[in-house]
Formats: sequence, C-alpha cells, structure tokens
Amino acid sequence: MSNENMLSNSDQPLVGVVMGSRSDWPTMKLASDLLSQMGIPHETKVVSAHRTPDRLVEYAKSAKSRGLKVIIAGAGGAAHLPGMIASMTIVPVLGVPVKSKALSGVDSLYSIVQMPKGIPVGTLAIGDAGAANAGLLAAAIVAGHSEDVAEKLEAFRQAQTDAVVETVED
Ligand code: RP5
Repeated sequence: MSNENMLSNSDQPLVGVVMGSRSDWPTMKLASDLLSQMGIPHETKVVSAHRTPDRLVEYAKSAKSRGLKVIIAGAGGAAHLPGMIASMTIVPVLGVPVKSKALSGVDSLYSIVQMPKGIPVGTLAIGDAGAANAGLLAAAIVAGHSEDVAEKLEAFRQAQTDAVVETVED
C-alpha cells in the first residue's frame, strides 16, 4: 500500500485512543480532538487493565492486524494500561498519565514512565498537556506516511507561532 493510500482508505482507524475509564475521557478527548483536526481516522475506546482484562488482551493483540499505526493509552492511578498494551503489540504506544484525585497524577506518571527495559512506552506529560501532545505526536508519526497530515501539522505549528504576541502593554 502506498503512503497516501494508507490514509485514503478513510474509515479505517490509524490511531487507537484508549483509556482506563469513562472518567478519563475529558482528558483523552484532547488527544482525539487533535487527531480530528489533523484529519486522522481514529477510534476511542474504554479498555481497563483491571476491570476488563479480556478486552485489553483482545485490543492489544488485534491492533496491528486491524491497521493501527499508533496507540494512545491514558490511565490514572496505578496506570498499568499502556505498559500492558505495549507488552502485547509492536504498534508504538504513547502513554498519557491521567491526573488522579489522590496524588494529582504523579502516581500515574511514575507507573507509565518507569517501564523496565525491553517494552517501551513513550510517556507524555500529566493531564491535558500530555493528552494533547500525544495527539500531536501520533500525528507526527502518521505524517511520515502522509503528505496531507504533514501539511496540516506544519500549518498547526505556523498558526501557533503566528499567535504569539511580540510586545505586551497595559
Ligand atoms: C483507572 O482508574 C482509570 O484510568 C482512571 O483514571 C482511574 C479511576 O477510574 P474510575 O474509578 O473513575 O472509573 O483505571
């Protein structure tokens, strides 16, 4: 399949956005919104490592054959979801530490970032910034295969640069 055809088969999700709970959605929506803005077909699912372990296994093991190029996995607390998914697929996994009530997401960050050598999870910042950046990073990965996504990403960066004021006044 040529690079452009990878995206022209439009309905097939290229990125999976998964989260441990429905309660993670306000955070993970930021990743999904960025992917939509970049025109990248994606899916959004609740997959819990401890509440729906069978769903987790099925999701991770079928990811590559279903054509996913990147998985963004967000979870809070003892956030084993991204690492568990990464252990069952070679599709790159980006982990988003969701802000937890008890420890403000530091627990989530440590759980996700400290993967033992051999099973990598690309870990983003805690919370909203991490989720949005996961969407942008997934777009950058997909952009290597799609000129259309590359152009959208360049335009996003340019708009962001253009929006920065140079002087401040009262
Ligand atoms: C994790 O536990 C989820 O990723 C969520 O961040 C956290 C709390 O889940 P709920 O109790 O809100 O469902 O599995």
